[in-house]
Amino acid sequence: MEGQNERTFIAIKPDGVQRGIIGQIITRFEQKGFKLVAMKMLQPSEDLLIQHYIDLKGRPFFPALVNYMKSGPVVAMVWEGKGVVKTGRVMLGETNPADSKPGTIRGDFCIDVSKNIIHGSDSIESATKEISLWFKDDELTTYTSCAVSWIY
Ligand code: DAT
Ligand code: MG
Repeated sequence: MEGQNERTFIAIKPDGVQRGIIGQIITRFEQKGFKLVAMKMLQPSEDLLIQHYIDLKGRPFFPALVNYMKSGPVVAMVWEGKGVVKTGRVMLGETNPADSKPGTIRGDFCIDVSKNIIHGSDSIESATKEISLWFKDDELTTYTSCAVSWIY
């Protein structure tokens, strides 16, 4: 989906939950003007994580990545808005927090690539795949934000 209905999958990883920064992360997406259309807290299974990170299966850090991601609850979300996939990635910062500028989520809240607190889809195609992997259709809401005419 593109235009104002474009959607991305964002997840606050177990370290983001444990460190008590769920609210601050959600605030950044809200204050930008993006619309939250789905959210749930869950401790993901190994199967789900292997599917989610299937493109990285051959990488040396893959087993550690899966263990970290299943080590506690995560907050899975779908955010909607014009350019949300690309802008969401800009808001996250680089994969390695050391390369992430201040003002980005990873630049402001974390240090190490293996504990980088948040996931965001890297393309519209991945977003579609990830949203259907993490959410059932009836978990995705459809509503008009009262702010929409002041944002667009
Ligand atoms: P991103 O999460 O920015 O999309 P990615 O898809 O390349 O990055 O990798 C997924 C996650 O895997 C990343 O958030 C953290 C971990 N990871 C990536 N490269 C790593 C590395 N060199 N060492 C340890 N963990 C790494
Ligand atoms: Mg990625």
